[in-house]
Amino acid sequence: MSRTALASTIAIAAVIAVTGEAFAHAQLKSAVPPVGGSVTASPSVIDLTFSENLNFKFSGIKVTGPDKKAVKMGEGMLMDSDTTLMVPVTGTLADGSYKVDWHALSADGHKTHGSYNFTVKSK
Ligand SMILES: [Cu+2]
Repeated sequence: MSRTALASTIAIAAVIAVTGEAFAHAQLKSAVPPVGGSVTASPSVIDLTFSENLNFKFSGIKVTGPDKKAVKMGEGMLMDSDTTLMVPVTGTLADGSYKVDWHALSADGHKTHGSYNFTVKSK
């Protein structure tokens, strides 16, 4: 192996080592209502799908409405081999922008958190 080839092999291995660690945590892959998207009716549930299995006890969401008040949510549950967190929406969401703050503990013991917005626009 030439010196250049060896150097690039080491560089690639280093990148894999760094990103491999990051990918091992539970990252939000998709959501319903969609991240940054809008829905035409009040959703009955909020579904967050992660890249890893979650520990239910230490994972959850908080939803804040356009009035800056916390939205009342029901008891959540894990689905799809524990990668999807489904939380029922107790009431009807009025039109406006909602913020979802999520936190997750993946099965490997790593914590992650994040937030995103979606909009309810029925008219
Ligand atoms: Cu991890």
